[in-house]
Amino acid sequence: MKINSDDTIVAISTLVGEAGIGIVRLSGPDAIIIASKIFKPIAKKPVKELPSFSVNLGKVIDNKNFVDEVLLTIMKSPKSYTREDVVEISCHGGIVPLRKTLELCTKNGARLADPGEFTKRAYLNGRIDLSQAEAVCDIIKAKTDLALSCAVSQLNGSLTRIVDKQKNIITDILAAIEVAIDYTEEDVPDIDKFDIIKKINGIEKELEKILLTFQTGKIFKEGIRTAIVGKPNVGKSSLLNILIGQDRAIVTEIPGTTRDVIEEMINIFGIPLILMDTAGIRKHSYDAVEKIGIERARNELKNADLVIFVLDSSNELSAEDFHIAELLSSKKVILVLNKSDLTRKLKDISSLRIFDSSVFVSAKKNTGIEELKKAIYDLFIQGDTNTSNFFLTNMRHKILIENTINSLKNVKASCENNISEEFIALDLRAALNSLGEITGEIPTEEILNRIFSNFCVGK
Ligand SMILES: Nc1nc2c(ncn2[C@@H]2O[C@H](COP(=O)(O)OP(=O)(O)OP(=O)(O)O)[C@@H](O)[C@H]2O)c(=O)[nH]1
Ligand SMILES: [Mg+2]
Repeated sequence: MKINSDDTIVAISTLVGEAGIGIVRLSGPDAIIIASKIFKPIAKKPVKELPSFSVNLGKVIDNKNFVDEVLLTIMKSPKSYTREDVVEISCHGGIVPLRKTLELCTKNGARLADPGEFTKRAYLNGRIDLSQAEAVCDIIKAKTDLALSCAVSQLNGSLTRIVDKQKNIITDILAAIEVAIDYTEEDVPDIDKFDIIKKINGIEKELEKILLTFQTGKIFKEGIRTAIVGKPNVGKSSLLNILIGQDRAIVTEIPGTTRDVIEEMINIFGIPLILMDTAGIRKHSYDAVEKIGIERARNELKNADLVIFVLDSSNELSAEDFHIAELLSSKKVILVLNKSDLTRKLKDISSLRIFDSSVFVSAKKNTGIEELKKAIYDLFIQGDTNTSNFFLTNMRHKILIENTINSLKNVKASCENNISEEFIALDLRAALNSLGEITGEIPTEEILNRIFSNFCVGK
């Protein structure tokens, strides 16, 4: 794989719309030459002579036509985001000045950057490893403070340090085994297999501990997909509206009001909750549109991490409630007993099924909502989140750690069964490779393409 790029890339690195400023970013060997062709500094100094880390006022010029007044920042290789020469042109944040400046860069030899290509170069040029590059994407996409702090800690090398520590221990074991393999039959030095097993147990314990953080880490990052379900008219849309603090979904006293799935995100105690209000589910509907809505509600149910099952506490249980309860097997379910401002008629809900928790709520009078949020939080987050300082958030990393543990289990089995050292070495190397893939030691085009295609253009 080619490491040092010989072409120069360019992209608009900020959101294109109407904003105070917008930035066109160049990176590569010709970044400064290209900038010198389109930028005239007020200071009348040649662009090539502008010092690194300087911000320079001037004009972007197209054949003597004044395009925009801008600030140009130069960051010379290797002290830049990509370790290449980087030039950032801060234009006024309108579509036209940004597009024109971008076009001028491409006319003068730059190539439009692929998604994530600046960060990919930072990785390929050794400024950050692959887990840190992935963290950059997570920082941009973070929806809550907790998601951000996980991503920032990963960018800071928290995962890299964990991986490196375990890799060093494995490398030492492998070195001892390889020495033994190199010896002739007669004078093979003794390998202490008990000691190897002990060390491997230690690594496994550490890695298992990391794996345990994944469930919470994934929730911090991606949030909890939550479907609000129940029979028609129980107050699902009212509940959505009160939770998001907006009149988003239509509420009427007519059963079967909601047809489409309405999706909104809220933040509960630092966790993103992706809420879906769905059509009231009933077994028999004669309305074609409502039928489609019910089908959609059932689909959302299947994909949800959490179901909020709403009952009308001012009415007795009906066959519809039992029908819906049957659809909820194998799901985490919180029961919401809505309309608690009215006289309670609902009895013996235990005949429905056992729920993870239940909360009395009035979506109309806004009572019980904090209790509901607390119940959701407690169901998903076990223990104090502040005492652990690392959370695994990435499925790719999780799979690679699992692969490492599997290889280590093979090593132990070989030791216990006195299998030849060559096999032990093979599994130790497999464990090292899996850990190495986390930080991208041996990158493959396929993995890189998969990772960087998730980035936005300009990062
Ligand atoms: N008294 C009382 N009425 C409520 C409460 N929540 C909702 N309602 C009323 O119940 C009726 C139905 O509310 P919706 O939120 O539309 O119910 P839904 O479950 O979304 O209904 P569908 O979309 O038809 O399935 C409306 O008249 C609401 O004003 C509550 O907590 N107390
Ligand atoms: Mg509704």
